[in-house]
Order: sequence, then C-alpha cells, then structure tokens
Amino acid sequence: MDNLPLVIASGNQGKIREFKKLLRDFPFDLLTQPVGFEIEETGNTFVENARIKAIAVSQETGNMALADDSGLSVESLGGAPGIYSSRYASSDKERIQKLLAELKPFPNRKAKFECALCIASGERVLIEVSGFCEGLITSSPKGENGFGYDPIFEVSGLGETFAEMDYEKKKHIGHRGNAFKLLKPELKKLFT
Ligand code: ITT
Repeated sequence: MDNLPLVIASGNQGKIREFKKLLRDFPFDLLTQPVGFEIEETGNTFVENARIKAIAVSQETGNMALADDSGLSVESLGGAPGIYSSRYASSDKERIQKLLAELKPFPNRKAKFECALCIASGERVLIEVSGFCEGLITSSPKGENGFGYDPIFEVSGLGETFAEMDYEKKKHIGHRGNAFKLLKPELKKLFT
C-alpha cells in the first residue's frame, strides 16, 4: 500500500523535528505546510486552536493534516502564558526572560505543559487527543536541547529540565509524547 500524505500543520521547527521522530514508523509521507501560511489562532483552548490549524491546513493543501497547539501554564501566573505561549514575546530567549522575571516574586513555581493534537481531513476532525506534563519553573535556564521553554521546565520528580534530557527521554514523559501515546491507537483504528 502507498504511504498516505500527512501535512504537519506547524511552522515551529522544534515541533516539526519532534513529529518527524514520533511518526517515523507510520506509513505516512510527511509534508510541511505551505511556506508563509498563517492561521489566526482564535480559539480559547489548546483543543480549539489545534482544530482550527488542522482544518485550515488540510483545506489549503487538500491533504490530511496534523496540528499541535501547546503551551506552558504557570500556576502563580493564573495559567499564563497558556494558549498565548508563542505570543508571549518574540523569541524563545525573550519568552524565557519574561517568564522568569514575572515569576521572580513567587515561591510557587508549579507549571504544566499541555499539548492538543488534531488530525483533520478537510473540515472533518478525525482524531483529537491531549497530553500533559507537570513540573516546576527553574530560576535560570539549564540545558541546550529541545526548543521553546524547555531550558526552564524541570519535570516533577526528575530534577532536570527538558533541555537537559535527550529527545528519547522527553518523548517518553513529555506532553507531546503523552498526547502521541493516545493518538497512536486512534491512528491504527483509522487505517485498519
Ligand atoms: P504552530 O502554531 O505553527 O505550530 P507555534 O510555535 O505558534 O507554532 P503554538 O501556538 O502551539 O505553536 O505555541 C506553542 C508555544 O509553546 C511554542 O512556541 C513554545 O514556545 C511553547 N512550547 C510548546 N511545546 C513546547 C515544548 O515541547 N517545549 C518547549 N516549549 C514548548
């Protein structure tokens, strides 16, 4: 059987790298979304925004699309930056600096990463799942791996940040890997 085309509906290179590894053993031809394609994320939740992106990219390309809406919610900041994680500042470095500055007065460093995944075909939603990972915000960045807020997110009970882990470990315990664990059986159901 020929591989099925699947567009990774994201412009974030960090996410795209992770998806290429997560989907390695699946019978998909992985495609990237059209260069410069912008979608306004008008949803109020990660799930709504993942759905908006998957449908828009699938309609634009005529192929099935997988979107990820994800972000970091910090307890002391009332859940911020949450769905605004990528809009919080204009680069990873500035986002990290802003978060550390805002969190400075608070002893409670609890935070949670969430990842909503949606696969759509045209306007039809085929699969929706969400994964989570709980942890603490460090007082300064640690580690060189990963992307985004990885250097300041220390996974509960492990004492190391996502950026200090190799990718296999992040995949095993991280929000995207946890969402993917739920996606896998649904994908299998869909294609068998
Ligand atoms: P697309 O919408 O094109 O996929 P984006 O970066 O705008 O790209 P989001 O709206 O979902 O994506 O924003 C998610 C932000 O949350 C992302 O830019 C990172 O800053 C952060 N983030 C998500 N997953 C992360 C991870 O695994 N590690 C570190 N930061 C992450």
